[in-house]
Amino acid sequence: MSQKVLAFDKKTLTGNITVPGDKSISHRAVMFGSLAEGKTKITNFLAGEDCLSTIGAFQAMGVSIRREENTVFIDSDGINGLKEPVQPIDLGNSGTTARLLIGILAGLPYHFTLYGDDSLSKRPMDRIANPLREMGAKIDGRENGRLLPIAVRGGHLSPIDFKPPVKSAQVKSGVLLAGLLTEGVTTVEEVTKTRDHTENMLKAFGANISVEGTKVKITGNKNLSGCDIEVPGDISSAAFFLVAAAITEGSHITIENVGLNPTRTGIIDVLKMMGVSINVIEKRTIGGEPIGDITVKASQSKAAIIEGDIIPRIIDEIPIIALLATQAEGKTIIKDAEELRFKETDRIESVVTTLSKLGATITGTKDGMIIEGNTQLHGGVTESYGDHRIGMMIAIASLLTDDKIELHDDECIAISYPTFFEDLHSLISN
Ligand code: SPQ
Repeated sequence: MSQKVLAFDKKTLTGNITVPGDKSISHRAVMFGSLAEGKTKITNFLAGEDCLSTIGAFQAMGVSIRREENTVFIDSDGINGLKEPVQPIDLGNSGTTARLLIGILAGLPYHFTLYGDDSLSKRPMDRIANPLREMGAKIDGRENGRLLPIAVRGGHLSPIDFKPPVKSAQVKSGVLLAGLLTEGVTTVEEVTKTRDHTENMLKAFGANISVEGTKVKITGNKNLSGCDIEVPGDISSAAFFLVAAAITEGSHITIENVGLNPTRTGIIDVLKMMGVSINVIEKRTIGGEPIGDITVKASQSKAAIIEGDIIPRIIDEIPIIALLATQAEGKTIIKDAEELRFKETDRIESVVTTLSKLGATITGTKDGMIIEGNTQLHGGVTESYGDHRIGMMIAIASLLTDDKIELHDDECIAISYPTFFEDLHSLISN
């Protein structure tokens, strides 16, 4: 396990950067390109470990996928060309690969075994397995079919009308993908809209899918056709530098070509709500996804109550928002975020433990946290617990401390942001 000593002489961020491609969109582009007949070219693909797990899964099913740095070329015979893999498929750390893939495999007439690393092996799969079982899929795994390793015997499915009990884009997407391989109309109706990249991109690949408010309808057994996908910059990666610039004196940065899908821009709303000086210029739409440039200046932020429908729009940004809250004026309360307990770590526990170690006054609640502001953080020994977003939060926290922070297990940052430290260094060296 590697470790890093975080001690920066200069702590002001200036200049312009782009961040790597969006993780959610990169996964989906590989999956749908593999299901589609013909050629698909993906540019600005995120070559992070999670998305490489998705490539590996489809290569194991015989799809021709070639990567040249951040461009991926797929040449597929479509759904009927997929083959039964000889070996179990390794999903690494990736929850998105697991939940979406199980949905696809449920509709294929083969047997599959899926496994992942220690973190993924603890994350619940019943949330996707249960609706698929209702459609007729045979899925079994550890703890009564709830945990990886999981075996799927796919085949003929029947459509369902599904109302997910959890707010999860992965569950919605997994059921829609099973619906794509099922004759008839499958619907998924959410209480609160979660990220909709599956709906947008399936449309681009030619699926028969329609969206009305929070209800999505897919008519199955329609062949997909390969297409070109340009992946926007990942707003969840950008979020670390948006907060870094907001909390460090004299900073002023612009992050270019960031995805601005409204189901993902909650971080911009939260920064505005907390009084951060932020400006967004929307530039163009690529593959049904808006992108633009975001400028942030160092600001004295103020506390907020963050709850309700915004939570799915900031779910992956809550660790870095918690760090911002330690610097805001007043007490920030985050509620309705119990889903944090089912991520790469229990992110309520890992955020509270880590920020407490660094001197924050923060308390975990059953569905969120309460954070006192205006706190001087100090150095110490920390660990990511194998969670990339906790690792990056710690690296940004070190911009606020006079003494060094030791970060153990920093390599997991490559799961979603392999060039994180290069980009951080480029912003502080200007
Ligand atoms: O893929 P994974 O490991 O689940 O990744 C995370 C992350 O922090 O990168 C969550 F841990 O993002 C999820 C996100 O939280 C990616 C995702 C997607 O691409 O559909 C949806 C969200 O998860 P969920 O459970 O709300 O569907």
